[in-house]
Amino acid sequence: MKYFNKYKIFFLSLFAISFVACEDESLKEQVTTTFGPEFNATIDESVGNNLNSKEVTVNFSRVIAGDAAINIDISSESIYGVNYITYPPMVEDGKLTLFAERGETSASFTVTSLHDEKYTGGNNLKFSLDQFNGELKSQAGGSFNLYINDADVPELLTTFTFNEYGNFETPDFPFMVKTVPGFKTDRGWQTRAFFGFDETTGLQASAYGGNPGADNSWLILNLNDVVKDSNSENINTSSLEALVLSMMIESYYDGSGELELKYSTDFDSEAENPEDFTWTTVESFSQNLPEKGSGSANAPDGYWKKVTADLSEAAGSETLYIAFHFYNASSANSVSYTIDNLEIRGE
Ligand SMILES: [Ca+2]
Repeated sequence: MKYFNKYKIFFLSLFAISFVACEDESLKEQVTTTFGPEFNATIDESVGNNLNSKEVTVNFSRVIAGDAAINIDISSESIYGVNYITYPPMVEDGKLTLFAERGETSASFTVTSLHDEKYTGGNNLKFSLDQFNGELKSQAGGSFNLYINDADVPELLTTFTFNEYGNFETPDFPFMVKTVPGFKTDRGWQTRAFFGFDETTGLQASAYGGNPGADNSWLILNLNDVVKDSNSENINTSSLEALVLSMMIESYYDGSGELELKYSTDFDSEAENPEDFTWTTVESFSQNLPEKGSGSANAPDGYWKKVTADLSEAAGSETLYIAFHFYNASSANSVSYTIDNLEIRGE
């Protein structure tokens, strides 16, 4: 609220100054239209009577002299009326029209999440300023992203905390670590005492130091080797309809190197080189990683980001391996990524 008031005062005074200086001519100049002060937000999916909404504001660079309409494009795979609704309501598919009255400095609309009663990995909605009438002719900061958290997260099957390990150990069964032949073998994926979440042991990827060379290191998990907490039986990936991985990730050091989450249905755990098999990259995982080096901001325990990846498209396969692939980092220049509290969720 404080922000808007300041804005209002600022723009009102700007308006007053330009009015005095140029009289009516200034009103014909373009009005810059932007989202803000926020450009990204997350809300939970509404469940029962608990409705979750977000008000999104569009700001004008000065008071508008006449009534205006603003068209906003909504780009999403989500379905209006199933995943969300808006106020004012959408009248044309993928388009929202806001009306602003003369004398206003902003307009807003509300997005309300709906409960679709299934796990879809959440909904991303992107709102873009499209076209205007009246004096609103230009734009900047043209989009607003809203993420709707899914309420129907699959059941927790097990959690890997890595707390049974000490410093510089290679995690063993059901994990395996494979180095692509020709790359350095003394770094890659190793457990690190106190570097994990809440100063416990975590699992870190880094190529830094040791023998000269580059990392191409694969941390691989056979999901059918994972035992469920509920009944001590192995996961049967062929009977799964939904599969979600959720984990805490910290990047303490900035540097070169990429971390990707991949899955394979044809990998052979006896093979030396995982690159001889077919792997599908889970793009949403890479997009949600914490910024490189962001972990040092809140030392000693750092900034930990919860990262969730939906692998439901791979559920139902008889054989299913997942891999955290770390590459393009060297002994001289390496990012670090630490993973902890890895949750396997499915049903
Ligand atoms: Ca831990």
